[in-house]
Amino acid sequence: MASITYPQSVEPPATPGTLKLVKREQVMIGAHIIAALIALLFGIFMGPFQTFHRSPTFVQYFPTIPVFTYYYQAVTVHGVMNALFFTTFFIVGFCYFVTERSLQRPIKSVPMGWAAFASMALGLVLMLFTILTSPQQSAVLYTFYPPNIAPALFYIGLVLLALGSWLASANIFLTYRDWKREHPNERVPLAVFAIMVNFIVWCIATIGVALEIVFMLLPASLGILKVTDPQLARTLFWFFGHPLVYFWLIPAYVSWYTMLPRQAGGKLFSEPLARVAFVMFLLFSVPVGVHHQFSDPGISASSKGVQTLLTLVVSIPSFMTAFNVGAALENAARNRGARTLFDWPFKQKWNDPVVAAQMSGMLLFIAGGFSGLINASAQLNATIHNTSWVPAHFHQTLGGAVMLTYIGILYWLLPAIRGRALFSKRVALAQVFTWLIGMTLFGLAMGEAGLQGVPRRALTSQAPYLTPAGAFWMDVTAVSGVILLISSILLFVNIVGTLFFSRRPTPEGEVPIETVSGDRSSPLWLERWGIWLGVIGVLLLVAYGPVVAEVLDFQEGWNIMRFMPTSNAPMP
Ligand code: HAS
Ligand code: CU
Repeated sequence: MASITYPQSVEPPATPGTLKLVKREQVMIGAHIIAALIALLFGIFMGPFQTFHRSPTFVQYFPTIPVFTYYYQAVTVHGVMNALFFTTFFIVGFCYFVTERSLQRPIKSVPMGWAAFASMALGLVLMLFTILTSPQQSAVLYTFYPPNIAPALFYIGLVLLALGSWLASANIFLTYRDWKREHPNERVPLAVFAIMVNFIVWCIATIGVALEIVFMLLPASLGILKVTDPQLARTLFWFFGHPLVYFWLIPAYVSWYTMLPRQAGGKLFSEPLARVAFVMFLLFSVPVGVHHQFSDPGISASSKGVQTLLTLVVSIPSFMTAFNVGAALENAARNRGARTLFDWPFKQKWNDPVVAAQMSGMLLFIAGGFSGLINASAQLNATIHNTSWVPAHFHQTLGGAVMLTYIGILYWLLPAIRGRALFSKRVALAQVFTWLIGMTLFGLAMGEAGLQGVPRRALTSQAPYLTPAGAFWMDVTAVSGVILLISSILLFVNIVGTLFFSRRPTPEGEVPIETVSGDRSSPLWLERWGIWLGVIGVLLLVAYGPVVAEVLDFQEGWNIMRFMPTSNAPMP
């Protein structure tokens, strides 16, 4: 490997293989993880309170939270803090760390890294301030559909988050470019390959929501525009909203593919297969956002058909992952003495919170992934859209697979940042299993309720139209809420304990990050990103060309003209 000279001003990462972080890493990665945890603190505890408030029987037994009495305010805090801010801070911090350690060089520009952080942090502060101080107006949920319009600061908070994440993306791209110049004939380690995919997807996807915010929502909020176009806004939002879910998932896959096999005591089945899976995510994550709009009237059946097909294609890399990572886990179990066909799931390190968290996430993902396939069929979607089935789906994917994997990562990364051992392994294990049980029950109950027609995003405890079966399943979600509340408390006990009370030093372990690619067989042109951008362009034309043509009305004048005060689509 070529020797690397670090700029004088930047401390290089510590020797690969050790968990010790150099001061700069400790401060920078630490700042991102702490900011993520602050967002999570606000977001996570709103969840159980929503289950209590949606349950007809239990609502009377649970207190309202002093500041968060307005139901939609609590749902907004829950979605915005957990799904947008916690995830983005965590992903950026984690991906910086993996990129630095994997490529054995600091990120391209530390000042740019801090500028990105400052932008996102200011976004977080503005967002929290706005939601807390204007509960009614800012309760537009994490999808912020017009004609609901929030105070301008809400959108400015989002813009700052996006700006920061773009700077972070640029930093990662430039770090990769420098590495590639020094290693033109080498395959980049798999983790960084996946991280590149993730940030490319992110940069393309955020264009949609940026257009929506800058040209539609923010001007409407400032009173510059008097009317709006919900259909166009939804289309721009979901252009972003679907790839967003893979932006959350891919860092979890980085851990499953490149860290978990070693943590579990096995070996990945096939690295080339993993690279192909990530290329598929790159190509098919973006052109499928319309599967969130199967019930929207302004989009033709044929466009919906194309999007169903493409959505089914984007599930294939997850099936490939199940096979590849599943085989790695089987290999780990065989190394630990598993002999029969079905004993390998039991011969895993279920007593290691880092491993147990990720495997529990996988178990939830089996249910979450399959419910996604049901959503993806335009016909079946009609039975579940806007019912509680949808939150069931995304609490098993995002709240299950992704969240548990991030928690698994946190259980080694936080001690590494702090330089102290995890406060309590037993508390961590209890946390993981209560989360697994709680989310399984939540998914079951919300899913069943959805099939009974119980709506999502509604204060169902007050709804006279609830059927007895629907009411029963809403009560069951409150039970799952109690379990998840316990799990959330345990999580923060360990976080606070590790940060402030743990006295033992971080155990001398290895960082689970590979510094070279073990792959000699996948073609180098998989890293020719220009090719993939071209293919994405073509796919977007096929998938979104007709949709955009439909959304922009060429006969009556572009729908965008409805911004004019003469429009017949006024805002309330
Ligand atoms: Fe989704 C709605 C379709 C995956 C998140 N999704 C949502 C929303 C969110 C979300 C947040 O087509 C709601 C948005 C809103 O507020 O309105 N989704 C899919 C499909 C997939 C999928 C086809 N979703 C995800 C992931 C998410 C996520 C991942 C977050 C991280 N989703 C939809 C559709 C809608 C939707 C429609 C709109 C619904 C509507 O009407 O509003 C697929 O990518 C899923 C593929 C996954 C699999 C599972 C593979 C299993 C694995 C585990 C392996 C296990 C092993 C066992 C090896 C096929 C990899 C290990 C053994 C041990 C012993 C541990
Ligand atoms: Cu989607």
